[in-house]
Parts: sequence; C-alpha cells; structure tokens
Amino acid sequence: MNESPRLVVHHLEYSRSLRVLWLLEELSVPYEIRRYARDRNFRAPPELKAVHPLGRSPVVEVDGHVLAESGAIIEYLVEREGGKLRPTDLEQLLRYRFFLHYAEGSAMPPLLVQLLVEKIRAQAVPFFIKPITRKVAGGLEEGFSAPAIATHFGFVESELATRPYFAGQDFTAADIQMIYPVEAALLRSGGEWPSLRAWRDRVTARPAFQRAQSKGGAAMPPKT
Ligand SMILES: N[C@@H](CCC(=O)N[C@@H](CS)C(=O)NCC(=O)O)C(=O)O
Repeated sequence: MNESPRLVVHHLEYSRSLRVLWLLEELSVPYEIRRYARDRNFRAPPELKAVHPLGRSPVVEVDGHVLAESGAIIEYLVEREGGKLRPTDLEQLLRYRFFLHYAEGSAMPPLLVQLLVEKIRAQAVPFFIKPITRKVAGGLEEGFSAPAIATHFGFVESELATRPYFAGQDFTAADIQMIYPVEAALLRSGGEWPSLRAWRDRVTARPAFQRAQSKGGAAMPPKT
C-alpha cells in the first residue's frame, strides 16, 4: 500500500520556494512537489489561494499543518529534524536568527521597491505622461531604494568579509534564507560586493542546491 507523502511543497516557478526545496535536499527529507506556473503578469495562479489564503509561495503541507512564510517554514523544518543546520554556539545562533529574519524583514523591501522602479520605467505610457512616471521612479530610487540597497548590502558584504557563512564557519539554514535577497541584489544592482559573490558561488555549488534547482528551476528569471 502506498503511504501518502508527509511533506508537500507548493512550488511556484521562479520563487522563494526554491529555499524550501534546497533545505529539504540538505536535510535529506523526502517530499513531493506541486508545481504552479506564474501568469503573464508574473503573479501566482489563483489555485495557490486554495492552499493558503495569501496565495503566495512557498507553502508547505506537513504533519497536518499548512505553513506559509519561508523563514517560519525553515524554522519548523529545522526543529523537526532535531536542529540540523542550526548552530548551537550562542554567538552563531544569534547571527543565525538575525539573518533568518533579516532576509525578508529588512533586505528584501528595498529590492522590491527597486523592482517597482524598473516596472514603472518600463511601463508603456503616453509621451506626455512619461515625464511624470520618470520623476516618480527617480524619486523612489534616489530617495529610498538605491541608498537602502547600498546600506544593506554594504553591511552584508562587511559581514561576509569576516567569515565564510552567515552564522560563522559552518553552513546553516540562515545561508539558505539569505540566498534570495543576495541573488536579487547581485542581479538587480551594480554593486561591487566581492564577498557576497564569492559566498553565492560557494553555496550554490553545493550538491543539495544543485539538486533543488534541477527539480524546481531557478529562484528568479534572468534580468531582462
Ligand atoms: N515573505 C514571504 C514572501 C512570499 C512571496 O511573496 N512569494 C512570492 C514568490 S517569491 C509569490 O508568491 N508571488 C506571487 C504573487 O505575488 O502573486 C516568504 O518569504 O515566504
């Protein structure tokens, strides 16, 4: 008799749910993937709302729960596996926790504003509206996203200049959580961050990352 899988990842293409696939590969936990394609506006399809009211990805069904928010999912799965990929040393644990929350709470917002700036600039509008949209985009970029990205990724760069991984000498789940803002920053802004690039190349060379990517595809599309 076939047992139903205990863990289902609702995976939207080009999304943060690559983090969850990567974590599960690192932990060698079996899982099933349910795949969702993005629509023409790059949004999630309505079927994801049937799984969780937010309709975002990742969403995971595990142990009779439906979990959303990648940081919360990662914390649950790490705990479920007895704290694998979580440091025990207090200093490292504090850094681990910081980066687990920092990725979505602080590093992502200016990148999302920058994405909005790019969308406003690319929008086809009548020529007489163009000066207005250009001004709005320029104001957002100069007033918020560009300085915030420089501050945040300058900080992240300085952290990674002192150690190989976010928490310390060892790879942890905080590295998995940080992949999305780091990839987005490297893709969307011209910042010179050599330690960040070296870290990205190091962690994405891991066999578990490679397996996750071959099952789930890239976390984000190439910049167009
Ligand atoms: N902070 C949430 C963000 C979730 C989120 O916005 N996911 C994106 C994919 S990366 C999504 O589902 N977007 C589809 C949409 O907004 O329609 C997390 O880390 O899980």
